[in-house]
Amino acid sequence: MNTICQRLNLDYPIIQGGMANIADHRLAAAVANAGGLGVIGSGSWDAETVRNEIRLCRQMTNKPFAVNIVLLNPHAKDIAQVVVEEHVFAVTTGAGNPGQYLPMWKEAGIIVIPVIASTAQAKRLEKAGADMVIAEGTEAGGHIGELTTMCLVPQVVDAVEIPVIAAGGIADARGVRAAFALGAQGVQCGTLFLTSEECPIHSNYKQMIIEAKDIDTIVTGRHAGSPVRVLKNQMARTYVRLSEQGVDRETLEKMTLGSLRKAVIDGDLEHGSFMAGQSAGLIHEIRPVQEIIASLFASIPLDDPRLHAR
Ligand code: TUI
Repeated sequence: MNTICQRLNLDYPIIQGGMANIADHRLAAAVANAGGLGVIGSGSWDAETVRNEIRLCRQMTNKPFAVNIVLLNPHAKDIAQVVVEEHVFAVTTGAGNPGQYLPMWKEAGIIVIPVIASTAQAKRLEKAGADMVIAEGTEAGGHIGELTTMCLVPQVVDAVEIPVIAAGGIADARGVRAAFALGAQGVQCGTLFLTSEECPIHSNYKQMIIEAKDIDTIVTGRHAGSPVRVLKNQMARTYVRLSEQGVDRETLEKMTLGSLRKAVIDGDLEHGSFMAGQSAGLIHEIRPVQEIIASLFASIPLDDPRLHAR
């Protein structure tokens, strides 16, 4: 059986992206019930909100699920404690180094899966006790690194012994096969799940992704050292201008999270920040999570050891 499926008790080697302020217990439970690793994306929430989401998720599924922690969140330290108290099965992390929390999570028996954007980060976290890493290319939505999935994944596979999961740009079976050919043991998809029936975002957000073409995403915040990929709109252009004028990183991050709410809740096409990856151009319909996952793996012989080059 595929290593990821074995270690994470899954039917399919797929992890749902921990999409900030989007992936609540409803999406996480739907992915878990469909045989993937569902993830509660704690984004900019506080610790008690996360605790409540974990409990709500347990009411919707008996399957294991994870919590994603954005390390830029000022509440990250408290959330790191809550996942221990609530005996969460696994944690994924993003936008920073989770090294300081690893001893505490390992002690609690939590499976730790950091998202990394370079081989140096992967090696450091393997040494610190991470169980696997998600190597995320710059094709992804939201906060991103520099390297492409095509270049990052095989280099991370060569740099570490722990299983590697590929992310960034994967939204159909071709992407899954490519990830396996690069040596990954599984995939993480975010943008694809944004267009699931169960994803609790405004219908305008889903529609924007369905209509997006290959060139319809843009990276904001590069100047401020906090690159974030979003769908092109008025807000994105304003952000890029402010960033070029040298507005500080903290202000820009606050602005992004505030406008993310405008996208997610209000569906505000002009002022919202619609985080999405380059794979938006590959997605053409809204489908139930179960159908999305089954179609990704329908043509792939998961039990064939030759599938994963290493
Ligand atoms: O984390 C993500 N994607 C995100 S987090 C997020 S919430 C947010 N909103 C506005 C501004 C900032 C965050 C939206 N999307 N993906 C995982 C990811 N992590 N991609 C790249 C990284 C990364 C980058 C640098 C991980 C580690 C790192 O440095 C670690 C170190 O060694 O310091």
